[in-house]
Amino acid sequence: MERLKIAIQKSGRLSDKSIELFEKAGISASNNSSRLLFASASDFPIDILYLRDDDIPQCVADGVADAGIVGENVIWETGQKVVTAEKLGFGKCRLSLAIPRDAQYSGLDWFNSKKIATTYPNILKKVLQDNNLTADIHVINGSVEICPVIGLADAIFDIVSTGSTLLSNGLVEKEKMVYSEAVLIKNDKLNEGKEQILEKLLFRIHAIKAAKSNKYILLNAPKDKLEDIIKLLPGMKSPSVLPLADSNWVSVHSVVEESKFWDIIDQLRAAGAQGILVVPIEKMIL
Ligand code: PRT
Ligand code: ZN
Repeated sequence: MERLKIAIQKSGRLSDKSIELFEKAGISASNNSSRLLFASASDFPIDILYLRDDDIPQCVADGVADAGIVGENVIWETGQKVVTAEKLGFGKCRLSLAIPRDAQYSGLDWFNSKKIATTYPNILKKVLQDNNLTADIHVINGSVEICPVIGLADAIFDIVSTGSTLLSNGLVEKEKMVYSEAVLIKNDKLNEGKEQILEKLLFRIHAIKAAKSNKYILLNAPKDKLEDIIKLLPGMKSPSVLPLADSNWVSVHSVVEESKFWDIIDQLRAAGAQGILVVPIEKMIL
């Protein structure tokens, strides 16, 4: 029986979220022993390889692993040829140009002829090219943010999420250049059997993502307002309407998108809905 080998980060920012994703998909992926580099899921034809994130794109490109979960920034930096099967919505960050707080900033041109420290020289090279800039790239592995203070560089190009690392090192984020998130990648020549396993996994991931961005909503509606209230609820097909003990009222159940949620709630209340309950959805099959 064919099995799909998926590489995930062994320990780091993407590890817990990757394992959590598999677990929500009904696949036990947790690595009980921290020394273990390989685990087999008993409930799904998947084997998991735990690697440093930097090694994942190459492993997938070479076919050592069939698929992997890694930040887009790592794929871009390594330049490996892999196929992105799905954006996963976690590990979100941006790669930005930052400069010392007291520097006089004049716009992107400021970076011309400057020395920029980074762990991502290939992405930076492309960013500079795309913006017709010439700067001196100084490659450093780790603690890029201290370079300007110690005189190693004029500026940095690094990953930012909350911005607190920059702040505590006296730096200001001036230009947000690239946005990245964790993605599921695959080898571009998977055989039929492996593609089918991946399809099954993707089906489950889609159900998890849909559930996350939607809420289940239950409310009581006076019968004479039912039509107006139903118009506000898109639902998957059409909302369920159930009778209540009081024959002037009905209970309405539906699904609303998280992003439209507060708007809809206000409109529902204005339309006469009462006793509105909103509950998370565990999985959603469209
Ligand atoms: O050991 P291994 O090589 O596997 O891990 P790693 O240390 O190279 O990577 P890791 O675990 O730090 O990050 C894995 C991936 O998470 C990255 O490749 C990004 O895709 C993503 N990610 C999301 C981040 C961040 N957010 C992030 N904030 N990666 C790093 N950071 C660092 C950043 O380098 C900077 O030092 O956090 C600091 C900035 O954070 P803020 O919140 O202070 O702005
Ligand atoms: Zn790494």
